[in-house]
Amino acid sequence: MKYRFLILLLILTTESFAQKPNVILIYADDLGYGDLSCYGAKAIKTPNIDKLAKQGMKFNRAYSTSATCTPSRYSLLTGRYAFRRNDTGIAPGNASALIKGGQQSVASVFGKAGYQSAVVGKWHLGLGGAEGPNWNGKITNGPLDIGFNYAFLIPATGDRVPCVYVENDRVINLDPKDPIQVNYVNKIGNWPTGKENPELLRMKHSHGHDNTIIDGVGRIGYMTGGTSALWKDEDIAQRITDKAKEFISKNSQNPFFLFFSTHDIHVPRVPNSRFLGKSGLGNRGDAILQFDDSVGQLMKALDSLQLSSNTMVILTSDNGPVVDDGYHDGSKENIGKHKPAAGLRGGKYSAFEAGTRVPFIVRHPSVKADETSSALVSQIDFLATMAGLTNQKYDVASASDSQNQLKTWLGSDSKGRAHVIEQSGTLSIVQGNWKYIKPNKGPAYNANVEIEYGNDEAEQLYDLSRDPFERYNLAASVPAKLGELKSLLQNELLKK
Ligand code: NG6
Ligand code: CA
Repeated sequence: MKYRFLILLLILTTESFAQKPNVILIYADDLGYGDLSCYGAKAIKTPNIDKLAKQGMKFNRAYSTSATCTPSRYSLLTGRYAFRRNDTGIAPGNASALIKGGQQSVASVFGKAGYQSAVVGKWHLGLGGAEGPNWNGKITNGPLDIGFNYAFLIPATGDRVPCVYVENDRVINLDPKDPIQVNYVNKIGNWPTGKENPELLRMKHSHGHDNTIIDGVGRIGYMTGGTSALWKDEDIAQRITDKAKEFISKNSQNPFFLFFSTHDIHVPRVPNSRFLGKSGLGNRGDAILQFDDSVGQLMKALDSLQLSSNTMVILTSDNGPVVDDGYHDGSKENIGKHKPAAGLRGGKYSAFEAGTRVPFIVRHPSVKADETSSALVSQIDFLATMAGLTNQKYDVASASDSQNQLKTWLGSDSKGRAHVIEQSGTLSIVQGNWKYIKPNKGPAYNANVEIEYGNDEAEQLYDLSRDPFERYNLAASVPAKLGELKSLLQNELLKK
C-alpha cells in the first residue's frame, strides 16, 4: 500500500515536470527603458512589475527590432526582420494583413506543440486580404489564420479608426443596420472631426489626430457607423485584462500561450478613473500605473490557479518612449524629473538607443531570481526560442533571423546574441559594445515629438560601454571598427 502510494507520487511528480510550460508575453506599447521602478525610475512606482522582476531576471541590453510598433510586432511574431520587406511601416487602421493566412508565426509553432494560443489587445499588423478588413462581416487573414485559437483585438491602435473591438474574426456588438465605414483619405459620413469641431474634444490634439472624433477624442482616419460597437477608452485596460484572465482560467488544464498586447501606454492616454491623477506625472504616468495593475491582475490569476510555477512570463515593450505623441494630455507639463528612457538618447522612432532598448523581464521557475543580465537580447528571437522551449521543429527559412536564445533568456548564457539589428528611419547594428548607425537623409529631429531621430548623412559609430548616451561619434577615429560593423550590416542585408 505504502509503495503504491510512493509510486503514484513519483508518477505525479514526473508528470508535473514533464508538463509543458505555459507562456505569457506581456507586450507594452511605447514603454521606455526608464519607465519602471525596477529599471531605476524614482518618480513612479510599479510594484507589480517590480515583483515580477524580483522573482525573475531583468535584462539591461534587450532590444525591440524596431522603434515603431508594426515592424516590431511583425518581427516578433514571424522571426524575420521587418526591414527585409518594404511595406512594414506604421500600418494605417484599414491596412490589409501583413502576415497572410497560413504563414508561420510563433502561434502556429505553439499550436504544433499542442498549445492553445490567444492574442488579447493591440494588433496593428493589418487584417483581411488585399482589399483590407471587412469590418461588417468575417475578417480574413487575422490571428486565427496564423495559428492563434482566440483573439480579442484593438485592430490597429487606440488613436486609429475604427474604434471597435474585433473578437476572433468579427467586430463585436455591431448592429448590422448601422454598418461601419472607414476611410483613411477622405472624410466619410457626417461625424464631426477634430479639425472642424475642436470645441467638441475632451482631449485636444497637439499634432495629427484631427480626423473623426470618437468619444471626445480626435483620431487618425475617418469613420462613421458602428455606434453600438464603439469602445470606451477608459475601459480598454480592464476589458482586455478580463479577457486575458478568462483565457488563462479556461486553459488552466492545458498548455497555453497568451500574447497580452496592451494599449497602455500608447496615445490617446485615457486612464480609468482608478488611475487618473494618481501618478502625478500626467496621463502618461497614470497609464503606466494602469499597465502595472493589469500585470498584477494577471499574476494574481496565475497564483490563484496555481499556474505560476509552470508559466514563463516575459514582459517587454514594442518600442521606446514618447511623451507628446499627438495629444495634450498633461504628460509633458507634469513629467518633472522622470526620465522615460533613463537618459538614453532619442526616443520612439529613433535610431539612438532609446528607440529600441526596452525593459525585458523573464520569470520562469528555472531563472535565478532577482538577477540582472547584460546579455545582448533581441525580440527577433522569440519564435526560435519558443520553438526551443517547446521542442518544436519549424520552418527555418521563413524565420531565418530568429535564433534559439533560450539559454540566454533563462540566464545560463550571459553573452547572448553576437549582434542585434534595429530598424528606425534607418538601420543600426549593435555588436558587443559597439553601435553603428547607417547614413540616412531623413530628419535629424522631430520638433512635434521632441525626439532626435538619429538620422545623419554621415556614418555614426558609438562605443556604448564608454559612451552609453551616444555623444561621441567615433566613425572617423576608429575606422577599423567602423568597417567591421558596416560590413556586418551589409552582409545581413544581402541575406534573403
Ligand atoms: C504616428 C502618430 C502617433 C502614433 C504612431 C504609431 C501622428 C501625428 N502620429 O503617425 O500618434 O500613433 O504613428 O505608434 O499621427 S506605434 O507605437 O503604433 O508605432
Ligand atoms: Ca508602439
